[in-house]
Parts: sequence; C-alpha cells; structure tokens
Amino acid sequence: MTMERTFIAIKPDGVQRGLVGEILSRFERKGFKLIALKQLIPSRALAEQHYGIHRERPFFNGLVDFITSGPVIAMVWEGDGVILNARKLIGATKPLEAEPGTIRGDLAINIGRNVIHGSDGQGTAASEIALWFKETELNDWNPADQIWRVEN
Ligand code: DAT
Ligand code: MG
Repeated sequence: MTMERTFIAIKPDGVQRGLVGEILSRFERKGFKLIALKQLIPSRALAEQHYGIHRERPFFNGLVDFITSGPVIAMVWEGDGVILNARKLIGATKPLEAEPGTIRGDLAINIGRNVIHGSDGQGTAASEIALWFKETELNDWNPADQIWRVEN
C-alpha cells in the first residue's frame, strides 16, 4: 500500500455552476480522505506558478485569466494510489474525449472550462500542495470507519 497525497482544485467554472458538492461527493464516496480544503480567488502570481509548465503555450494567458476569474476550491486528498486514481476520476483533459462516468466526461464540454484540476504525478503533487497550502493547513486525522476502506 502506497499512501499518497494529491492536490485537487475545482476551477471557477465548477464553482460558478454549483458543482462543488457533486465533485466533493465523488472523492468522498470513493473513500479518499480530505486533508485540507479552502476557497480562494488565486492571485495571478499563484496561477502563473501553478501552470508554469504551460508558460510557452498559446493558451497560457487565457488559462491564467480564467483560473483567477473567481473562487477556486483548493483541496488535498489522501489515499492509497490517490494521485493516479484521482486523474481517472477526473477524466481526460478534453471533456468530449473523457469517458462517461468521469467528472469531465459527465460535467463538461470545453477544454478551457474543464471544471477540475488534479496533480499528474508524485513530483507535481508535492510541489502543488506546497504551493497552495501551508503545512499548518494540512490536517492529519483518522476517519472512524478507516478499517472499512483499506485492505487488511
Ligand atoms: P490537465 O488539466 O488534464 O492536467 P494539462 O496539464 O495538459 O491538462 O493542461 C492544463 C489546463 O490547461 C487544462 O486543464 C486546460 C488548459 N488547456 C490545456 N490544453 C489546452 C488547449 N489546447 N487549449 C485551451 N486550454 C488548454
Ligand atoms: Mg496538468
């Protein structure tokens, strides 16, 4: 078992469209553990750092405009294999190519409005968690039903 943490963010379109509860419930029902959650309107500096890898892409400025346009729900989720599995729950980057049953496959159409972000590997998970959260905002806790979530 490899316990991991990943950074997940509901983008401004997901918040504006009232999809926060729907998205949270998918991660909760899967059995992952919520370690941190906050709503914020990201600064331009934060957004540019978060999407720094895409700096040279033609869509970069529009992406930063969009992600700073309103409240984002920033979260850290923990669980066995959560980094890769969250990406599966989220679905492909292009919502029209995302499988039905995934968040983007069920809830989005446009690549520029694809509702949710999830870290794509161990390195980005660690750096994105550190970018968006202070250490003191991450809560260690044990769900009372933990025993029912994991293989013994
Ligand atoms: P993902 O969010 O699935 O990790 P990514 O890291 O390749 O995808 O891109 C980050 C975000 O940038 C993506 O969620 C939406 C936007 N984006 C990516 N490619 C795009 C494109 N060709 N046109 C417009 N926006 C794009
Ligand atoms: Mg990405």
